[in-house]
Amino acid sequence: MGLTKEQLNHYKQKGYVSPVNALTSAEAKEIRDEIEKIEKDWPGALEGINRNYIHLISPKFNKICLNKNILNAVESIIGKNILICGTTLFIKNSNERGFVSFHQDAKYIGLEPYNWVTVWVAITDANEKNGCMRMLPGSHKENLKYHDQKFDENNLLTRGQTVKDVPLDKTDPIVLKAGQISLHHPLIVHGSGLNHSNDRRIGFVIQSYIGANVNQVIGKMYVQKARGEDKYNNHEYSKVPSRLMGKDEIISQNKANKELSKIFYNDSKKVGKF
Ligand SMILES: O=C(O)CCC(=O)C(=O)O
Repeated sequence: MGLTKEQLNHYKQKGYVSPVNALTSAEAKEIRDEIEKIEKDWPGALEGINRNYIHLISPKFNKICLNKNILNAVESIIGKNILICGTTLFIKNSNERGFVSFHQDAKYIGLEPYNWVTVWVAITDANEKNGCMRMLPGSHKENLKYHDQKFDENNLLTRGQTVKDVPLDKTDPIVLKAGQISLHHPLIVHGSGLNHSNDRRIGFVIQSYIGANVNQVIGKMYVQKARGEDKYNNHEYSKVPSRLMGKDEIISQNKANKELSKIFYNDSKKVGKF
């Protein structure tokens, strides 16, 4: 089953839908364990640009991208021909000052038309205390906005891209239990604050699921088929990982991230740490 009529209506009116049940808490814990194993056995392997395309280095992450509850919800929004074109880990440790400035995903990513949706999978609970995302409802009905490039070192976005003067009291907190997801529109203004809790806040973000008709107008992206058909062949396909951090898996992640970096920093004078 996909989104209910009410959920779909909420997405259309507000630009996001949340919470949607997807993984069990045990599955979310398994992913947290996978993250913490990589951090321990391969220090630095999930940092900087390497926080991206992590579904290419781990069969477990790859499996999450194909989860049928997630794909059913995605299909309700973008139709049945679905490609995975990227993943990112957004981790906020309790002893750090990480935040995400208010921004629109469509600003620098080059995916057009906007037949795509971002899925944020809660690997830990996400709430107001630990810095869950906040959405400015209805902002997806507006155009792309001007973004300041702040390159703040605690900002978890590539360029510290910031939409100014977003009224915090008009934003909706996206509170999720581990295993639940939210889905948001390419144009919605969203961001997140500091983690004031004693535990990490971890989001595994599929950025994004795209309809097979979507083009990459800035550079090149590596995709995988999630569901349906790809009659367009707009993108090159990446290898599905068969083992955690294997040699071929790392090569394929590096290749994809090199191209992604060109997209993120296209026309930018400065390059950030992600
Ligand atoms: O994890 C966060 O706090 C923000 C993530 C985000 O901006 C996104 O998924 O588009």
